[in-house]
Amino acid sequence: MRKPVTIVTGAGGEIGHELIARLASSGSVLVTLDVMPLDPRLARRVSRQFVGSVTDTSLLERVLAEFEVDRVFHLAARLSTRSEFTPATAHHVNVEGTLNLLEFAQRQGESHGRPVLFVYPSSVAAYGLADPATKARAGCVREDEYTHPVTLYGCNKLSCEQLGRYYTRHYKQLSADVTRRVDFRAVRFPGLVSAETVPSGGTSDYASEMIHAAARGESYVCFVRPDTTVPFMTMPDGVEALLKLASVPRACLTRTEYNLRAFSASAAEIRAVVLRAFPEATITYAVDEKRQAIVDSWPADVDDSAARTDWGFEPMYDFQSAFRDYLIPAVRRRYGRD
Ligand code: AKB
Repeated sequence: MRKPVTIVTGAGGEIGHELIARLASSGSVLVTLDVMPLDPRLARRVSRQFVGSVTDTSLLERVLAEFEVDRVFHLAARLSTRSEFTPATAHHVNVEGTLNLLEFAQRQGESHGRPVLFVYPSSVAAYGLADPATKARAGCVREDEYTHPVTLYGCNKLSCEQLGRYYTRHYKQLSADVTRRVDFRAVRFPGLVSAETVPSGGTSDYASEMIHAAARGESYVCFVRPDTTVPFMTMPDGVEALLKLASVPRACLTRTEYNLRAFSASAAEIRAVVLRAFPEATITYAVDEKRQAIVDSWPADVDDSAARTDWGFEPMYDFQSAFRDYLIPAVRRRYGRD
């Protein structure tokens, strides 16, 4: 019998780096798919890496033929800023790629007769608040409110959430002999901040860029206003949440997509905490109005009570401890500043 494996798409990206380390150390057999070859340190931890795109259905056929996949962590995506430059390509990767993976999961499940767990990182970008007054009034938003994204990436995330729910609950509803084999679960991530990797192509990137630049001794020009406020969480908390959501019985879940957050902070608050740790750093502002408008359309905070109640989501780090206990010491080590 073939050994059940977990496939991770977009494995070389920010979330992939930490997720693979966690999955490998818990003994999971891993197969990865990424458009770029994996960093050798990451490659050592996986059984097999496929280099290619989630849009390549013949590559997915090869994986299907060779492996018995039990779990899919579908991380591959183009982020919000990058997607605005090439919307049609972004849609192709973000939505058609996800549809390919859902179909792949259904066919895997049909072939081995068990549901395939499909874990999907959606985003705070799924929200769209019309203007600053609406953002101020909205406060902490729940999953079903204000879902009118202003970015292509946000539209893509929302449609993939719906596709996942369709495959889980209604796939081929008019066919008599179809067993649904996809168990789709999504989190809406806030801005994620990692001490190990620097994001690229996102709009919440300023938080990570600020701290990494300061630790490298480089000056940084922040592209949003000081008062810009959105929710964030650390990468270790984000990865822990994915693993926790993947591990709970389906019966515990009352929905297919869950808000997550650990703290809500303004760019000025983040700048202040970074400057306390690296007093010689220079962090200035030059607002990019277009990117600013994107972050302004995201809520200042989200209501994560469904995740807390249904599957015990509980981030380890709040704003103070995220910087004091994780980000500052880890970036110091990373850039030899300790
Ligand atoms: C982005 O900025 O595009 C991402 C996200 C919030 O999903 N970090």
